[in-house]
Amino acid sequence: MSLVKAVTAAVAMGASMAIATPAAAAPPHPFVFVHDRFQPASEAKHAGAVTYDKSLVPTSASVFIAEARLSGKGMENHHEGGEGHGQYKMHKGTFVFISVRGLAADHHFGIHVHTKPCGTKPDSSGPHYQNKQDPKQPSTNSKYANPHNEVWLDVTTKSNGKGWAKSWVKWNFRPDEARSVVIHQHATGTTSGKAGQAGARVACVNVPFK
Ligand SMILES: [Cu+2]
Repeated sequence: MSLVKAVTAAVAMGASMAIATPAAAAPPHPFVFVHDRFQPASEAKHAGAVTYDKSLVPTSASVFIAEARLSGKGMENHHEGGEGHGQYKMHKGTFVFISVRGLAADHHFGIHVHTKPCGTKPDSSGPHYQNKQDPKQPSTNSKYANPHNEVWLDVTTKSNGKGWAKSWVKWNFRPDEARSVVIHQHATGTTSGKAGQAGARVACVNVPFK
């Protein structure tokens, strides 16, 4: 799928959702968009996005992230006189899209949603957001650290430094517990003991996920 098609699909998804979901039943602000340029980590207090490794993520690079949240609710009690109201099964889930430009070329970056905001230190962003939380942290058990229980957005950049990825999971974030997207040094591991691991944190983007 091309980038244009992915964005078109995301926008169409939003448009159809706006039509199909009565305003009264819609969750507040089901969409989140973030568009930022990476700033030095020392600027973390005021920056939307920061870099910890300028060779992989230069300050000339930029990032776009979009979230669409489908709550699974929407139609019940809105069909006056209709039979079987409340019987509609709406989609429930969360769609996250990332697009980057100006990153190191031909490089595979591991990218995930993390629990805390970006800070001056790479570790400020906390662990990965997990739908079912692994009692053992840091979580490297593939039963928990996998792209269905976490949001993974690994990107392999083209020779021009551009890339994009998307993720669809069947759950919604708990309020205020998903706060950033972290870009790591290498591809995300999938084998137990290394699951979810992707090396050093090279950049971070603040995203107020819903
Ligand atoms: Cu991560």
